[in-house]
Amino acid sequence: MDAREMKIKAAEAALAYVEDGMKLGIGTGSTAEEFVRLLAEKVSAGLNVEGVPTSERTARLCVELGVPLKSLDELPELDLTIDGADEVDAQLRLVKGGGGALLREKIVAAASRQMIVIADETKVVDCLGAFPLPIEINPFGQKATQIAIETLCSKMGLSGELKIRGRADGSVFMTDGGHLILDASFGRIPDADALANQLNAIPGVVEHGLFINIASLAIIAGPAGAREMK
Ligand code: ABF
Repeated sequence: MDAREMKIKAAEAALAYVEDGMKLGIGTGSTAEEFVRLLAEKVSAGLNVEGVPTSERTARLCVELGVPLKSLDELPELDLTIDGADEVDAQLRLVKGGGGALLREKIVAAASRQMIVIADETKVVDCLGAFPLPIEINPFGQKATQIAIETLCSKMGLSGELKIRGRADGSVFMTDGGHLILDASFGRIPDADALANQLNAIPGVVEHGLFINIASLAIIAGPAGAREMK
C-alpha cells in the first residue's frame, strides 16, 4: 500500500463516524483532502451534512466537489471534526500546522463535540518534536515575539532553530488570518503540556501547533489497514 492508499484507508474509516444531519469541521492537508473526496461521493449519493472548512484551500476543494459549506459563525457548534496531523503520540497529543492552517483548525476542533485525527503510521511518535513545531505569530513585533519564544525555550531546556516560514518563491508565508509562522525545530519536546501553556502566555503568539486534550480518537492507517487509538 502506498502513502496515498494509506491516507484513503484512514479517511474511509473516519467516514463511518459521519451520520446524516451532522455539522462537520473539515480539516486541511492531503489526508483531510482524501476525506473530502470520499465525503463528496456520499453527499452526491444523498448524505445530508454541512461542513465548516479549516482553510481557504479546503473550502475551495469542498466547493469544487459539491460539499455544502457554512461559516463557523453560522454553525458555531459542530458534531465532529475530522483532520490530519503532523505527529500523534500515545496520549493523542498532536503537532499540527505543517499546512499552515493550525489556528482555524484549532478553533474549529474546539467548537466540535468530537475530533477524529486521520493519519498514516509515519505520523505516530513516542515523543513529539521531530516535526518542527509551527507557532503562529502576529507580524507586529515579530522579532520581540521570537526573542520571547527563544527565552522561554532556553528556560525549558529546549534548543533548536526557530525559522520564519517562507514559500518556494522566496516570499514569506502568510496564514489565512494574515499571520506569520515560526517553525521551531526542537527534535524532542519532553513536556508538551508545559510548553503549550507557556507559549499561550506570550502576547505575540496567536496559536501554536500543539493540540492537547482536543482529539478523542485517531485512525491510523498502515500497510495492514486502519487501527484506532483512543
Ligand atoms: C493539517 O495538514 C495540518 O494540521 C497538518 O499540518 C497537515 C497534515 O497534512 P498531511 O495530511 O498532508 O500530512 O491537518
